[in-house]
Amino acid sequence: LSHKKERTLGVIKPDAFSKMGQVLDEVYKNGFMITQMKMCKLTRDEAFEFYQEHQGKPFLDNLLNFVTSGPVVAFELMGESCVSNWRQLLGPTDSSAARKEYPRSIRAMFGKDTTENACHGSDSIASGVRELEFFFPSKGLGRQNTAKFTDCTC
Ligand code: DGI
Repeated sequence: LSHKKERTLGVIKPDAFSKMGQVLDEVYKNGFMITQMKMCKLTRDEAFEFYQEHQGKPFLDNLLNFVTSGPVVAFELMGESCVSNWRQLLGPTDSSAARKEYPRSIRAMFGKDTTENACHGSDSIASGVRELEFFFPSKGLGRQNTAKFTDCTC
C-alpha cells in the first residue's frame, strides 16, 4: 500500500463564495491541509481551458456561465489520498443527490443542484497536477515550493 502524499485542487465556486468561511471550516474539520490559496474571477476563455475535458458536452455552456458569474477561491490540498478524500467530502455532483446520500458532504450543505454545486475537486492525480498548474503556475513566483516542506512526491 502506498502512503505517498498527493496534491489536489479544490475550488469554491461562485455560489459558495459568500460561504467561504464555512466551507474552509469543513476543509479543516476534516483534516485537510491547505498549502496554497488564490481568489480570482475567471474569464470565459480561462474557464473553457479549465474545463477542456467537457468540450462537446451539453452542459458546458451552462457550466461556463455559472463558473464565470462571480469570484472563486482556488486552493491546493496536500496529504495522503487527498485526491479521493476531497472528492468524497464534496459528495455527488448533484447537490440534491448529495443531501440524500451523504448529508454531511459539502455539496449537501452548500450546493443547490447539479450546476450550482459549491465546490470542485480534481478527479485524479493527473488532473490535479494539470489543474494546480492552471491556478498556481510553477514558473516564477506563481507557486511556492510547498512540496518541499510537506514532503510531497507529486
Ligand atoms: O467532478 P464533478 O464536479 O463532480 O463533475 P464533472 O467533473 O463530471 O463535471 C464538472 C462540472 O460540470 C460539475 O461540477 C457540474 C457540471 N456538470 C457535470 N455533469 C453535469 C453538469 N451540469 C449539468 N447541468 N448536468 C450534468 O449532467
